[in-house]
Amino acid sequence: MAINRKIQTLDEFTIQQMRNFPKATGELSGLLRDIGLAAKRVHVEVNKAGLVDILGDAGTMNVQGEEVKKLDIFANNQFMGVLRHGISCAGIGSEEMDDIVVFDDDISNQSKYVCLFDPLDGSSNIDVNVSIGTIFSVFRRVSELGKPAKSEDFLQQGNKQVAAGYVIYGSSTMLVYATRRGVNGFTLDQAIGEFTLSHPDIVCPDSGKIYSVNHGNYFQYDEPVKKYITACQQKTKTTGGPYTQRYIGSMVADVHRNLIKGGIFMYPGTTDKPKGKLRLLYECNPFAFIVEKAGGKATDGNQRILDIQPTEVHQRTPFFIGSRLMMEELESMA
Ligand code: P6P
Repeated sequence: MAINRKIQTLDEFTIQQMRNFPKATGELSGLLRDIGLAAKRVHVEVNKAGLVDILGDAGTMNVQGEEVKKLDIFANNQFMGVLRHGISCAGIGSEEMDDIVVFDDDISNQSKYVCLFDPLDGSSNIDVNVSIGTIFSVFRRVSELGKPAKSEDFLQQGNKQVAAGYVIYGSSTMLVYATRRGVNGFTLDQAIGEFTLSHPDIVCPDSGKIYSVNHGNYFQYDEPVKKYITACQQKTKTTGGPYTQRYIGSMVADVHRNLIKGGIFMYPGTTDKPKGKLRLLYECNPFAFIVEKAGGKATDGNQRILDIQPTEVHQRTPFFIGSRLMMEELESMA
């Protein structure tokens, strides 16, 4: 009997990917399915945040010194829970946790992978109903299997990622992930409670007409960035424009839009914060991996994001990401 491939679920897709590579152990497929399960649980809570007393601050501060919203904690616990009790992950790092958490049990110590998460990025937008997201990064361990994972498993260059993805909790809930074989998007079909393949083989348009940056920091940016912003504002029909400025202050939503439509997203360093605001390991690396696999580019203003050698889990980096030709025009301003 022919299998209905018209609404291929995330589970069916990951299993099909595994069948295409007979040597695959299925661990990565299992890991992605675990992440999909946790994402569905977070989706339910995010979509009723306005209805139950899950809004507001949890009364605690995270390592960033930011007020932690209750949904942040819930999301972190969901991803931690499915991975700790799965068979595919030896430990995780998270924006919501000071240090990495090594699961250190016999099964987890045999797992080939570690993960890094921003469990709920843009959480300051929760209370005003703006789209928010989860971001994740997957590395193959470099430490000895059978023993607990170590910090060096997490502090690898982004070009060593085996998978990366995000979930966007917006008008619909989508899970997008990339492996070396490409980028695919899955939309949650609530009728069956499954992520279903809706955006196969995502490609980032070589150019676009959207630029995304916080203009409130304009006078703190360095000259090449200001020069590029001015160039964006001066585009006309004859020079590839006019451009439009779109910035909703939720990275997952801003970068997802620009990935699909074409565009550039910038979170530059400023005089107050030379390293910018965004975190390398669980915000910039995963998106850089995804957008490069889709044909775009991602830098810190000087080098590929994916070539940066991390030194600590929560380090920040200036971040520029998007359509190849727009990134190259930005680079030409240096
Ligand atoms: P700003 C959300 O808090 C976040 O981490 C990203 O999702 C978003 O792109 C950025 O901060 C917005 O920062 O300083 O422009 O408000």
